Amino acid sequence: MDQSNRYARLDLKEADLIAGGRHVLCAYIMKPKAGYGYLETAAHFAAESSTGTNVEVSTTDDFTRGVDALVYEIDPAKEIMKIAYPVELFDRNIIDGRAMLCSFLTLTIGNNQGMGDVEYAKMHDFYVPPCYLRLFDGPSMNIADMWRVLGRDVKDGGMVVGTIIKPKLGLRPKPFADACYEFWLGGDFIKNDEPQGNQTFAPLKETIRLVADAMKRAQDETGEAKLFSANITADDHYEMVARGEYILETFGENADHVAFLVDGYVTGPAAITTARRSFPRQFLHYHRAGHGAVTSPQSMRGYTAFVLSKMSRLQGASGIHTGTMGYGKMEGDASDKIMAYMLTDEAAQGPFYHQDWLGMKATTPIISGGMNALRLPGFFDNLGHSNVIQTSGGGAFGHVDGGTAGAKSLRQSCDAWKAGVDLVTYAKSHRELARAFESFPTDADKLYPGWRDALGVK
Ligand code: RUB
Ligand code: MG
Repeated sequence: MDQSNRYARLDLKEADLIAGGRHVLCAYIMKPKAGYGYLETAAHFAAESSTGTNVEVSTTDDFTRGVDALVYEIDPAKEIMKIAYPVELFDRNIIDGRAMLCSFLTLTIGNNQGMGDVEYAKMHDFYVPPCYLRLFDGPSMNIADMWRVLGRDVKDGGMVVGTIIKPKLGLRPKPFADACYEFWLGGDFIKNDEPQGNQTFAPLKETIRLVADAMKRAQDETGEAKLFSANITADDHYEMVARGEYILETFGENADHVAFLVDGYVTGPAAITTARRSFPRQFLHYHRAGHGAVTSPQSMRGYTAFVLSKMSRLQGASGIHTGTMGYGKMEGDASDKIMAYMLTDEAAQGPFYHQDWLGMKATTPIISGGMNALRLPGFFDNLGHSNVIQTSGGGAFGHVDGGTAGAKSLRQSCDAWKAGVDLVTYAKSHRELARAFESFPTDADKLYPGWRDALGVK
């Protein structure tokens, strides 16, 4: 059934829809299955994503038609389809009238992902009008709060030097805490790797007690504040809260040095909101393991990493991984920097829409995945600043002189970049950085040809 007379209004102008302020706009790359017309499929997609189904139903009334999602733009050659969703369509909490991200997903990227007439459809951008934006929690904490704990400038405090405790799994509590202590002697921030939790060989309660003690000792030794991001991810809301409460109690006087890591793609928006609302005074660290299943450019369905990032700011993530934009080991490229700008800026341009955040706090980009001291300068050149949390797992514990030297090499690399000094030149007077060249020779050869002669290494 062709529903385009009801669910498509190609006369509507995007600027008018934005000025009207009553619609969430979504841009998709959509291709119909062979034999289906573009507009007809787009209209069916809008119907399924709002008030309709594949047939007319007798229960529809005039009010219903007033909240139809409408296809307002198509470009079949470029496979672009844009849909306007009336704000009224989205579910609201009974407890406080606020918005919920799961409803945004259920409508805009829900049943429409499995339709028989759609070859594929992937969301590339969305726009949120002010009346809906203000109903989201947004972040309560971000990097500025970490800078405050670290005693740095709260506007331009610079890179938070971080790591992920490696190996990913398989450390008992004591070696785990020892690795934390070692890194903290040179760095600022440690996160649990995302699978680390309460394995039988490393019970959470015992591990956290030892990590809290390691933090105290590292702080005493260095005279600097240290930060830890503890994984509280779980299927069960009560389990997440139990972990969070235990961790805060155990860190005691250092509880404000603790972030909570939640693997938000595998657990979904409910887990992020559990952490955001249960622990509004903690930095909420959104890890996104698994997101590549839908966000990868290889995947023609789902949504992009840009969309995932933008949703995380609405939900209230304090920080989210944004990949390494082609400078690390994960998929990504230089143009991914728009993801970071959409997270941090007061207003930013996405691939299709300009979003004003109306004063909603920024979400901090977390740069991670195959990074090391040698790769940082190129990354910062591309991004244009270094006000990010950077975690290098292999890049710290893979340093030939160990985790403390690894941490120092990362800080030195960032300092060199900030000072505008070439990394090889800086390494001549900074031993840990020089030894990073020897630690990661493949990167060194590729990025800094001639480094061996300059640093006197055979
Ligand atoms: C990185 C790591 C993170 C990835 C996830 O370890 O464990 O889980 O960064 O990727 P290492 P992303 O530094 O040893 O590579 O940040 O792209 O979501
Ligand atoms: Mg990891």
